[in-house]
Amino acid sequence: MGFRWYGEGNDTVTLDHIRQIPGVETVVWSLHHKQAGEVWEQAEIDAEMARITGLSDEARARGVTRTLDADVVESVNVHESIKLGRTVLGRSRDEAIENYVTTIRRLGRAGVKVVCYNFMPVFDWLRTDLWHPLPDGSTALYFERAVVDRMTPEGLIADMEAGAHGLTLPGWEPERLAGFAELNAAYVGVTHEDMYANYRYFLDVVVPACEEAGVKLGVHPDDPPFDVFGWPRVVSTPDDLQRVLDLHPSPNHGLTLCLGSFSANPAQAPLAADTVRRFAERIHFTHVRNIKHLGDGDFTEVGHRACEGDVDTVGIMKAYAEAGYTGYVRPDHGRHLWDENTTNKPRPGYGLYDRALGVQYLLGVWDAFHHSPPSRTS
Ligand code: DNO
Ligand code: MN
Repeated sequence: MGFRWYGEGNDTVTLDHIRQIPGVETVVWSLHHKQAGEVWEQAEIDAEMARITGLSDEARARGVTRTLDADVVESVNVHESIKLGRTVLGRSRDEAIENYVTTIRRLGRAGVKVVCYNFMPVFDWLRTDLWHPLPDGSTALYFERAVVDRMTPEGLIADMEAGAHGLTLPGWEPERLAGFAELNAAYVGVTHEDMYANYRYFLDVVVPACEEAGVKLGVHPDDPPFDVFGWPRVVSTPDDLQRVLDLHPSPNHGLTLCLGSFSANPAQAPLAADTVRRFAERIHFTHVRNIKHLGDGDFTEVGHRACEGDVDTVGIMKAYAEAGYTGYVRPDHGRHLWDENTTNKPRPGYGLYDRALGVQYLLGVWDAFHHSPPSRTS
């Protein structure tokens, strides 16, 4: 069981908080100051992993013995030149791929087991409201399809610059907005087929390096799982997942199956548990969370319990238990609860409380299906 952490001074959650959540063993981390395409330095990797896995003298003095591992990195982001198959933002794809390989080798040397990434054009996950009020006084990430459909990429950026809706996109800090016009132009005419060809080119170099380094790659599905702004998304449907896996068959090339993202298409939500069963052997890491569809393509994120929304989180955990799943799991986004918004405002979706509740729910379901009673001898 893992818990995502954005690093010291970059997250309202601390490693102590994480150690207080029963059942969490793995910190899911990244070097968040690194831009896509940049090499990660070995010393920075080692220092961050030491911080996560070590115990401070102060914690030791308090008698803390429980340690966390740093087995999973989310994410090492893929530079746009790789997705586009051409030089963009001043970097060639071959240089970006070479840097990716160097980073993977260094992570492997440091003991990292799984690297999560995504292959979405330009943006990572997309929501139209990051602090949507729910009737109980909590807030949650929210998606209104019509807002996205009528919004142009340029309009979106203008809104962000103006600070409208408090809308910020993950991975789109103000300094990166400058490159947006170039990217938007570069995607004109790029087809899904082009993206698959570029994806294969990337995997053909990176997967053999992962095999050597002992690192498993897990692609995170598109969130939401359909094209936005006319840019081609290629990791959306079950058939897409199959096609992506078939681009370069290897046990080191698999999925970070995010069932919340996958289920953001209402037609796919009922397929979640079946999709776990179908791809179980190639799932190295999974995000399990719930969303509720509101009609017209709108959805809100909700608590992790199955009956709160449209994602069968129980069926999903049962499918993992029955498949003998040995990969990593984490709750994904959570709502913002118990005055988090006003006291210690977290990163959107990454507060402490609802994710900690999610951990307990997922482990509860897992234990119910996976538990083997002590054998009796009479
Ligand atoms: C959404 C999140 C994503 C994920 C990245 C992985 O469901 O889990 O932001 O971290 O797409 O690269
Ligand atoms: Mn996810």
